[in-house]
Amino acid sequence: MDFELLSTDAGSKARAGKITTDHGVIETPIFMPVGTVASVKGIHQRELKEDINPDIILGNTYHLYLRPQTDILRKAGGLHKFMNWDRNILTDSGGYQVYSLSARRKIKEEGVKFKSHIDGSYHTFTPENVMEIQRTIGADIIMAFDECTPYPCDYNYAKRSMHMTHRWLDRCINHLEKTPEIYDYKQTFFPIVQGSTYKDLRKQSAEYIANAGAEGNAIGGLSVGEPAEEMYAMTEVVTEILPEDKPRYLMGVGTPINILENIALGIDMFDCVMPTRNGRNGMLFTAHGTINIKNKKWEDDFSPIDPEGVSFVDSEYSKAYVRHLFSVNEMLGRQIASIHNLSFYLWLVREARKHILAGDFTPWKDKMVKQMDKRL
Ligand code: PRF
Repeated sequence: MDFELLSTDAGSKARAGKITTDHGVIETPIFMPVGTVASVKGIHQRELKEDINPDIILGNTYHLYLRPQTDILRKAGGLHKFMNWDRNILTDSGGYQVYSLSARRKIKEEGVKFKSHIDGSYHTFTPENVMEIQRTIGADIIMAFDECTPYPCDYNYAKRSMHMTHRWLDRCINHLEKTPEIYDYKQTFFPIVQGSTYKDLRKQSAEYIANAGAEGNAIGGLSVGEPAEEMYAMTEVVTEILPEDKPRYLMGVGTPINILENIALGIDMFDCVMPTRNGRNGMLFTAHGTINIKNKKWEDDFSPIDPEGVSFVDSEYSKAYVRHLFSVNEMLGRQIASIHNLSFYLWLVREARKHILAGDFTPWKDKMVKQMDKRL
């Protein structure tokens, strides 16, 4: 993998860059649509490739390991071939999904024993087998196995957990050194900073992760319920330490405002289920605030869903029509909302990139944050 830093904003730490892998170029900052179970929910490949057009999407080790399972992915020749996606893929390690299971898992030094949300069967993830599984899935960027601590988290727990995540990182790296790629392209490994909401722990973790010398680095354990200001404070501590010449990925973030604020703090990559999940619930993100399309006030509003939107759905369908689709529970409504939201998120990070390159990111960001902080 190659990362080229093209420009750094004058008034903030925002950066524009270019990642190149064997599956092509990723222009940063980037938002990665989430395709948990080998599908970006409800979106056809043609809409994804031609309309939303992301350079990279995300898959989840936990879900793909349970279904369709690794032997099927191996037989398919990897996830790219299985889902017919020839651009970049990143897989998350399962550290977060296992954490979300809360009552159904047991964390130990060796790894995490968990109960499948599908059939209740028991499984164990260790740093070693998670690397093995990610080799078989075959994403271009694969993630370390970590523990994502909850919020709030007591200091001693956060500290012990962070050290365990660091020991797991060493085990991931050891294992990867012994097991080469199984397909004919390279995979890149990203370690993950933890440390909850404690500045000293975040600093220590960022130093440990930077020392691992990986080609890119990630920040986990944020956007788990803490106030946005605390998230930004942690991002700031960590981006001060992570190397400038490598991409930085903030995992599971977030709202359009969170994304712009974290770009300003030096983050290059984001993913979040919000555009698709909230879209399926009728929430539409726009440059002028969020719309709850199920609201009665749209009942006879025949204007386009987003007159400034860049996606074909924005001018093709009216608010009243999409509201109707939601009220009769038509899947088309959820699809339209998902396409709109993903197109909006991708538009937002592309605009951010343009403004970083043009040198006026900060005033643009401040204006957008104010504008988007509204319920329409
Ligand atoms: N770890 C991993 N994946 C994640 C997170 C994490 O901490 C988060 C936290 N917001 C999202 N996805 N492995």
